[in-house]
Amino acid sequence: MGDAHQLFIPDLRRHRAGTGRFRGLRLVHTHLRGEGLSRDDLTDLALLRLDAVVAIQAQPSGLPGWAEVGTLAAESDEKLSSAEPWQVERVPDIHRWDTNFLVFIEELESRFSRRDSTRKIHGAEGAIVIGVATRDATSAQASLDELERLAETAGLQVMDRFMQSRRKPDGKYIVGKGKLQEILVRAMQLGAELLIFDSELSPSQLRNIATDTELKVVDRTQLILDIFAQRAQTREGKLQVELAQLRYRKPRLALMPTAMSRLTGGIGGTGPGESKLEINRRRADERMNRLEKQLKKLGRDRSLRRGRRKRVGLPQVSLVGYTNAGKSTLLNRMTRSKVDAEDKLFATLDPTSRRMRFPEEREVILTDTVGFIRQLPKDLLHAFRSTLEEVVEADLLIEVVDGSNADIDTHLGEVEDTLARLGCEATPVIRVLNKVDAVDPALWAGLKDRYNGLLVSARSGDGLDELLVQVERHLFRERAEGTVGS
Ligand SMILES: Nc1nc2c(ncn2[C@@H]2O[C@H](COP(=O)(O)OP(=O)(O)OP(=O)(O)O)[C@@H](O)[C@H]2O)c(=O)[nH]1
Ligand SMILES: [Mg+2]
Repeated sequence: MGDAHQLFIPDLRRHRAGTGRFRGLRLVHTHLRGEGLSRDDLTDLALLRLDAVVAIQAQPSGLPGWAEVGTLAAESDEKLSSAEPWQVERVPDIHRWDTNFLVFIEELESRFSRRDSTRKIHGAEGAIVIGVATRDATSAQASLDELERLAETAGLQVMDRFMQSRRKPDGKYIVGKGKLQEILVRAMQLGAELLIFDSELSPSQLRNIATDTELKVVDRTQLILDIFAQRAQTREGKLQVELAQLRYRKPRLALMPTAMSRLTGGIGGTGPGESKLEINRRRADERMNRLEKQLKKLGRDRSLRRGRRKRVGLPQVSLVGYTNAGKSTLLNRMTRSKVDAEDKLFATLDPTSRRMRFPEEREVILTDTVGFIRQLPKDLLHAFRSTLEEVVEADLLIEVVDGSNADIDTHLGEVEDTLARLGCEATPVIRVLNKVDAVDPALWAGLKDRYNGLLVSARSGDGLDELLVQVERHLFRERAEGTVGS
């Protein structure tokens, strides 16, 4: 129902037309001032997934004149991102419009779904990644690259990416409304089911976007939490992830009456406690309490074990660094073991310790642990506190940096921040710049000077002898000096 100025469109969400991409509804209305389809009309077309939006001219006589018919455009391969995601046809006289609309719309729908089967890798959920650049466009792009890799790590297929520059994120949708609509049409064209945002969405932003697009919506934090859920191996790891997920989702549960199942479902694969996440807030509190208690107990066991190891007198060395820097590969090299090292983000979640032997019968315990990442969710850091205590209590840290990565400064900053948040600024650190085999030797000297670290390659073994010498010097010389006076 409407008047000359506006039109009220009721909630159409229940009006879902089967498996088709469109809703099975056409919006037909008159325009009284002789204007054609407006931007608002076309926005409704996209956001409401209408079959068509039609504006009919009302002639002064009261009789209908021309009509404009807007429908969504199935993209053609030649022009991948056409400027406008819709097409508008002007019909001079509505009475003489002879298109069979049913045939037309069925053909259009099948063109939309044909895209699906050719584009999508079977089984993988299709996703679009979205970033907002408020200041530094380069680092926003790097962060979005990383989000893409995270999505792939989670087993998703990234079908497109969008970056919007704006002074500050939109309060309602993070990106502007026009951009959101463009993204939605693209999602429909590609058959993507999931939108992944590179920043944390507030509970209300999450709700707004999910309600208006009717797509699954995930932000960086949830994506990381879901990856952790997929990869957690040990009981402690699983409990920690479940706790972090509950903490993150609790404020969002209240806002999700209808869209709940979609929003709490996570991304495809079920992680620990996935079914339990559907519970209500009160039960969430109870569950969180219980998890905290269990984790506390496991933490106590862990610290007992650590105490025992301490009494044995072996120095502890921890590998820390950004995810994918090569920590596990380095541990394998240095201790001749075979822990999982993969070209994936967050290949390692649970700490692994190995003995490392030096000449002269000296030994240390070397521990590999979870990697850091920009915007590491604070709930996750909190939940992983007890495993990260391994790091905090080490006698020496080896900070592993991927020397071949262009984004090295961000990585370093993030690692320093995280170490500070864990309260281990006082622990001595040896910095190694790893993967030098992948760096042009002409740049080695500059790299070394600029970042003040040891050049190594965990892959080829280059530089590791020097690293061992330094570790030994740090651990045993200090010890030797400490005993001089006693
Ligand atoms: N070229 C090159 N690649 C390396 C080197 N060290 C590790 N890599 C590769 O980098 C990728 C990540 O290595 P990992 O050892 O799993 O890295 P990580 O720091 O343990 O990563 P997470 O556990 O995911 O935080 C793997 O594909 C390794 O093969 C190196 O010295 N040179
Ligand atoms: Mg690892």
